Amino acid sequence: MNFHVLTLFPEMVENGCGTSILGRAAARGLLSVHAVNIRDYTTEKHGHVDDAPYGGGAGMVMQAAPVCDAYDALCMRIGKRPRVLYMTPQGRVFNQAIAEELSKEEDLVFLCGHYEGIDERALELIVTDELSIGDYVLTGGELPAMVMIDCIARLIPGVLNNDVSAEIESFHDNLLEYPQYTRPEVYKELRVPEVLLSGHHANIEKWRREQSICRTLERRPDLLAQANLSKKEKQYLDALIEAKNSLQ
Ligand code: 9D3
Repeated sequence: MNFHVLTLFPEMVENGCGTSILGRAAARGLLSVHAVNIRDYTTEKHGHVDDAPYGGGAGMVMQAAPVCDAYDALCMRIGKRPRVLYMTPQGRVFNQAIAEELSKEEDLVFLCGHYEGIDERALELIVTDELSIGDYVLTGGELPAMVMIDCIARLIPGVLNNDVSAEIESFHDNLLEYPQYTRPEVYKELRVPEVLLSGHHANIEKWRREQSICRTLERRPDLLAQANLSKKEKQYLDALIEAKNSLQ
């Protein structure tokens, strides 16, 4: 899979995506990350890619031509016109389901804005999807692009070296993960839960599922609506809710 990032800060993307698991996956030919410097496509003698907004107002707006020309050159190079994901606080909030859908594409283009945004005509001409990573304010779209690339990349077969599928391992049945322990058995007087030392695999499995359900109820009750619970587990959840209510 090939990730293309249109940005004014290509070194940020190259450094961020060039290390660790992404870097190794690229070295193994499982994916590539190409940062395209939008500034390389300016026709202006001073190399400007932005200008004051028509109608007035604060800040600068990225001009349409360098953005569209960067995309067109990319399309010429690869011989197709892939989806363009515009990184914007106004977009749909990225999640695991969107990552799974995007991981089916062979090429993806991430368009990163800076300043006060990009001329609307460039967006009209090339953008297919508008995506945000959540309700907080960043300085540009590069980190959101890297977050999405990281999330999509680990869904590509072979990127994670463990044999467990990334899909199955993450967001398991829409529940949060159970707590993990390793040696020693006692640390600062805190013991590892007894069941984990018992060697009784059915009991361990049951305990872990219950911990997951309990944690999800405490921390992310919104996830429980789509959780995949057995009849017994539903009863356990109902008992937890009952116990919680009786405390109020
Ligand atoms: C005109 C400037 N701001 C008005 C309040 C809006 C604004 C636009 C762009 C503020 C920050 C940014 C930079 N952020 C992104 O480009 C961005 C982003 C984010 O800030 N939060 C979550 N997801 C994303 S995706 C791209």
